[in-house]
Formats: sequence, structure tokens, C-alpha cells
Amino acid sequence: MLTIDEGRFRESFETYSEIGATDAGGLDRLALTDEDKRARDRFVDDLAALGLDVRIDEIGNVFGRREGIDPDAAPVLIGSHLDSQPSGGRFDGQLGVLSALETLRTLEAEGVETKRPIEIVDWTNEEGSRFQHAMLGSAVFTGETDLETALDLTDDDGVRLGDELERIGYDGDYSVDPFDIHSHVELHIEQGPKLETHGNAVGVVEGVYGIAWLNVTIRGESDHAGPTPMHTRRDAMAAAADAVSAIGALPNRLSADAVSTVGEFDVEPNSINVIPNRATFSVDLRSYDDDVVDRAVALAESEIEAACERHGTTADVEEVWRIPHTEFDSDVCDAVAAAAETAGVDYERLVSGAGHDAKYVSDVAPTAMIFVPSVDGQTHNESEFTAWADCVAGANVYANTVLSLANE
Ligand code: HGY
Ligand code: MN
Ligand code: MN
Repeated sequence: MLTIDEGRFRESFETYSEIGATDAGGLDRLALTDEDKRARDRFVDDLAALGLDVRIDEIGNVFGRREGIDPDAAPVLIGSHLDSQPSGGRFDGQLGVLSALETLRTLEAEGVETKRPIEIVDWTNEEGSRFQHAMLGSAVFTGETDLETALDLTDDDGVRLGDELERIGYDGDYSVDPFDIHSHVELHIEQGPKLETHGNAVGVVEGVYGIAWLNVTIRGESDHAGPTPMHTRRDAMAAAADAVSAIGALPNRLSADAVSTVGEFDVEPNSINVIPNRATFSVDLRSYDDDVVDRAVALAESEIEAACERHGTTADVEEVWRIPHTEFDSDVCDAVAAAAETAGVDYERLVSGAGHDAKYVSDVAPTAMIFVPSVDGQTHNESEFTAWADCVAGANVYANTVLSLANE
């Protein structure tokens, strides 16, 4: 059984956590910013120090390859993402990449050769916060999103993704066509309360929710806040407010696991004494049941329409992302469970409400995930935390899962 080097793992985690560190102890490391570049550069140096063959693909995904005894055998893929939310935590994505790095370092230190090669990856723009949509690097790698479309995406300041890749030196020329993969496992924080509530140190993740993202623009007419009678107004803000509160109430009409979120909101002209003529907002709808997500999208659209009826405004609703729910591979899930049992770690099987790159990889290879607990289920904020003992337990289960898959 492999045992990772806790000190080395911790040192790595603290070193990477300084890159894009916020004063409140989180990370601000948006995709393809200078902070993301510094984390990538550190990762490339660490892979090179292990003697791995490092490759950057056309969407900036960073791969490292550790050869196996049988170089022609399909590799096991490990890794996650180093980009973060703007006020994100240190564990989301980063813990998965560093658990994968520590796995390779442990294999090297123990002189363990595996039958199969092992490929490690840092995916581009997993968070989808700067460039929509999320899990972009893995979506392009698996052919779900077109490379040119992805390169032409722009952020809120109109900066083009392809230009940013070039600016930070990660506009790789390695083809994004997926290579043959034996299996893939991603370690990630749960970002929910289940493991902590149930007292389990590891989650065997069997699937991921379906997700729909909408961008909504409501148009009205700006006018004076004083003399304009209420019944003549075409107030984009009032219509948006109605729609947003109706969207917030949708899950109760749908299913126990359905969730809806309006995370982005903008109003124009944004002046205290002017009736807004334009309101734009995002909608994020999720459930493990694809029919529920379909119904959620339809209901959101009808609530937006009804709000516009009431306020004499008009709306454009654009569906910018839609992924069905994912069911991971039962054999790979069982390999994770077996490693947890061997390590004597309490675990449970669950599905993920958060999207992960493993979702897209599961479209091209047998895939599963390992979760470690999130304190208070907190995430996507600077207080995101996982107890170090849980990080170590998860990383050990991960290393032994990878070892068993790499010798299949
Ligand atoms: O949106 C998600 O679930 C992930 O954090 N990208
Ligand atoms: Mn993540
Ligand atoms: Mn995230």
C-alpha cells in the first residue's frame, strides 16, 4: 500500500496557496490571469523535476506523462484544475491537482513502476467564472466544445481567451484530440455538507448533476424616478426582480435535489433617480434528473415572460451551457471504494451537485471521483476549508486507487 509523504504534500499545498492568495486566506486565481500563469509555471516545473514529458495542448491544458512498463498501454489520467473563483478557496481544484502530483512523487520516491503510463493534467478554465462555460478545457479536449469557439470566448472586458493563452505562454500546439485513456479519477472537495454530517472521510462519487446556464437581458425604458407615474413605467429592474425571485422559488415546484441560482446581476444606467432600461442576469439550474432541469429551464423562461408582461418590458434569454447528468463507471467507483476499505477509511457513495472536469472525461473514458469533506459544506468562498487529516486520508486513497488502476 502506498503512503504519501504528508510533509511534502503540505509544503506543496502551502506553496501553491501563496499564488493568488487573498488577505482572507482564499484564492483569486481566475483562468489565464497572471496568477493562473504563475501556478501553471510552478506546476510545469514540478512535473519537469519528476522527469515527466510535459505537453501543453491547444486550449492550454497542461499534461505530464509518467511512463509505464508497457508504454503502449492506455494511460490512467489523474489531475484537476488550478484556476479558482474570484474570491475562491484554496482547496477547490488545487487539492486535486496536488493530490495527483503527490501520487506521482510517492511512486517515484518508492521506486514503484506501474504497468500503465500515468498522465497528470491541469485543465484550463474549469470554473467558467471568467470565460463561460465551466469545465471548458476538458470539454474541448473531449470534443464537446469546439476549439475555435472556445478560443474566441471573451471575458467581461472583451479580452479574448485565445489571446490570453498566448499572452501567458500557454497557447500550446499539442492536439486537443483525446488520447486513449484506460481510466480517470479526479480528487475534489465535496463542496457540500454530506461527508461531514455523516462522519465519512471519503466520498465515492458516482455521478454529477445536469446543469443549464442562461444569460437573460431585460429591456425597458429609462425615465425620471420622480414625475413618471408607476402605471406608465417600463422598469427593467422591477421586471428582473420579479423574475429573479420567481426563479429562486422554482426548486420547491420541481424536486428535492433541484437548485437554482442567480449569481450575476447588472442594471443600467445604474443611477439612483433613473428608471432602469436594462437588466442582465445569469441563471444556473441543476438536478441529477435531466427532466427536472428541462422543466426548470421552461419554467424560468415562462416566469421571465410573465414578469415582462406585467412590466411592459421585453426579454432575451440565451441558453449558454447545458450538460446532462453524468453516471460514472461502476468499476472505477469500486476501485475507489476498495482503496478506501484497504486504508480503513470510512466512505459513502454520493453524487455531485458541482460540475467537474471528470464529467467530460467520463464521455471518453471510464471515470470516477473521490470527495473529501468540506467544513460546513462551505466552498466558492475564502473560508472554504478541509481538515488536513482529511486531505491526507483522501490523497492516500487516491494514490492507491491510481496504483491499482495503473496495474490493471
Ligand atoms: O460550476 C461548477 O459546478 C464548477 O464549480 N465549475
Ligand atoms: Mn472545482
Ligand atoms: Mn469550483
